[in-house]
Amino acid sequence: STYVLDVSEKPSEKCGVLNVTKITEHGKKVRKNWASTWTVLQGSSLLFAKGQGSGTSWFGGNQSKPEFMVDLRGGSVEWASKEKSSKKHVIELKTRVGTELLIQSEIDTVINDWFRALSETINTHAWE
Ligand code: I3S
Repeated sequence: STYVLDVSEKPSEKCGVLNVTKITEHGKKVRKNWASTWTVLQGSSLLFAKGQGSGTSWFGGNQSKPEFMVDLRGGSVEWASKEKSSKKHVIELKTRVGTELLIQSEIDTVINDWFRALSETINTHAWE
C-alpha cells in the first residue's frame, strides 16, 4: 500500500536532548565539554543545537541555533569504554573525517534507541 511505501522511503528522523561532548576534531584530541544538547537525526546527518529551550524549539526558533553537524556516512558507533568516560550509557561516535563525539543519556532506554538509530543510519548509508 501507499502507507507502507511512505514509511520505508522516509528518511530517518529522531530528536531529543542528550549530553554531548566532542573529544577529537580532525584527528586531534580536544578538551571535553559536556553539554545538554538538542540532537536531531535527519537522513544521514546528525545535528546538534545547544542552549536553553533545548527540547522544545526546533532550529530556527530563537532559543536554539544549530551549532554543529556531522555526516554519519562512513562513520561508526560503539559503546564507549570506561577509559573514555566515567559516565554510564555513553556512545562513542566516530566520523569519516576524524571527529569523535561522546553521546550520553542517564536513561538507558533513550540511549539504547539512539544507539540503534545511529547504527541503522550508518549501515543504511554505508555505500554512499
Ligand atoms: O576524560 P576526562 O578528562 O576525565 O573528562 C572529564 C573532564 O572533562 C571534566 O572536566 P575538567 O575539564 O574540569 O576536568 C568533566 O567534568 C568530566 O565530566 C569529564 O569526564 P567524564 O568521565 O564525565 O566524561
